[in-house]
Amino acid sequence: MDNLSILTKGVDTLVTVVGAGFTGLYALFKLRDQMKVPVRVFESAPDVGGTWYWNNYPGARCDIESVHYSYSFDEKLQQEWTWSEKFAAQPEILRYLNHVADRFDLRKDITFNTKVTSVVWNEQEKYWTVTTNQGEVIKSRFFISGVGTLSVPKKPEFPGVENFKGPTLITGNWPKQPISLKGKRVGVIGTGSTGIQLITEIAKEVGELYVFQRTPNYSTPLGNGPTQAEEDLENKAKYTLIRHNARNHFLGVPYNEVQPSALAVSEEERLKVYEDRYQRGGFRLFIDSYQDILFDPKANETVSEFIRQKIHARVKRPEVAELLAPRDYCYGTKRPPMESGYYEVFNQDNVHLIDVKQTPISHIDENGVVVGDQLHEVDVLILATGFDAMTGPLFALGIQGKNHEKLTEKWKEGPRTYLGHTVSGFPNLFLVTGPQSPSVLYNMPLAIEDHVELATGIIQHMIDHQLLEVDADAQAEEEWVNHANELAQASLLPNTDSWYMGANIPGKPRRCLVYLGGAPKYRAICNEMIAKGYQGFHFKAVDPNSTLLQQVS
Ligand code: NA7
Repeated sequence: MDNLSILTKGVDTLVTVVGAGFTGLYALFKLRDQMKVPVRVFESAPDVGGTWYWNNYPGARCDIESVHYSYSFDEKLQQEWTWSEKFAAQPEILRYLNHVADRFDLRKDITFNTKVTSVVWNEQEKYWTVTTNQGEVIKSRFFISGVGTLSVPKKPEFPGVENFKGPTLITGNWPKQPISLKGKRVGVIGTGSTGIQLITEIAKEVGELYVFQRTPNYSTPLGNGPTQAEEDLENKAKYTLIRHNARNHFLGVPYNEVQPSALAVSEEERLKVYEDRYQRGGFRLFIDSYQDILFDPKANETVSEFIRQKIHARVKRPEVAELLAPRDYCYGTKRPPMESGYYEVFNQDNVHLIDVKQTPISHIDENGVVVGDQLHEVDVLILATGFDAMTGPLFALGIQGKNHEKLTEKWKEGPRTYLGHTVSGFPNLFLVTGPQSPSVLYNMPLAIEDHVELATGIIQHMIDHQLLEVDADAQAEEEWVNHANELAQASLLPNTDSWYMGANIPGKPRRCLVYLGGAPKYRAICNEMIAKGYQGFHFKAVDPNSTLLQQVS
């Protein structure tokens, strides 16, 4: 009997993957077509796309250049696909993912409209029992989570929201049927990346727009535009180099102009750099200006003030500009949103900015949003209030590891992982872009490719060596948690309430959810771990006396 048959003996499939977004599609291709192993993929939506399926609100768009925010695993794929804009909008990204699904004939092996409801480890037989809401129960040797990081919308926390008589729309679960906002009175709660994109788009057609802002954001220009044919050809000619440079950059983009310290140069020089990055757009100001802006409050203040002044220059009414300009936290400690004309929206007479920090939203009634004792009447209410990031989607899977320990229980004080990819006591389980990995601070498709390859590399190693179980060492996990937390503590992130810190969800432990060492350092650590024979992992071989081996020998 061959090695694969040993690992698949007594189970329905070797690997179960949940999600058919960037992760699920690549994992399926890798496992089915390259490794030739049995795999099942479950997806709750009726089609592929994951995050890009659900977030089809007006204005949804990627804010990393699409030439970078795309798969790199297949040279032909990256050569044949041409993005129409520098930063693709959601419909085009969804078309791209559909193209990938068709091109590699992936759809036929994905079970759609099916939610995984529990994932329970069988210690005796060393497999996961995966149960779905369609009543399917399968035994799977391995489980790969591709549920995404921002896929469980935050629950509405406004009393009376159910009494509102008009439609209440949630950006992270936007209706699939077209919905017209033309001429209507629309209320938007939330001014993060999503709210900023949405507000800018719908301000073009709504009658009156009421923006309920709790915390202003440091939003800077996206710098979008149509793809230039010449640049596209140039990029495609050197795609290998572009990917190499992207992989060796903290954020996964091939920028290379970052300088060490904002405080080591004259004000004139600093402002020149900020202006240049601001005009060129995207994440350049954040990640390609000065290295110390995320670590040194004084350095950070120079860029924070630069952005505040930009806001004041663009918004005509000074009191509105002042409300839109953040003062009480550092730039970059909340995820910096990108904008394309957001601030100018507030120069429109039909757009009203309502500060709900001083006076919070007290409740929602059938006619609209009540702030203090003032009712703002609206026809449509839009909640752009964010996500239960990173841990929320994993908790929704109902994962139980060794000794029936629930993941929710193990992580009740915050996530504990080894490399942001595995969890001690939860064998044969791989979290793609899990908490304490670079994930959302890295270019997602590349982060996903790295993690799928890490997981499938371990699985291949186990097939080759007839190993049935892999579990992260508790001490290795402890060290990783400490390392990730130390890096976070050395940054300015912990001082700000953000979803990076879990601070956007009432009651969620305040822990940094991302690895702040950067993708290159992270990859070097993973490579060293592999070179040292999967250091930090315990493997269990097939027991020579087990019935399993007797059955297969
Ligand atoms: P975010 O960035 O978490 O933004 C959510 C927004 O909703 C933010 O402005 C919040 O204000 C606001 N919010 C949330 N709850 C409330 C209540 N109760 N009252 C008033 N305002 C509230 O989510 P996004 O969807 O915009 O972006 C998530 C990520 O998706 C983004 O970072 C990109 O990576 C893609 P707060 O700041 O908490 O005061």
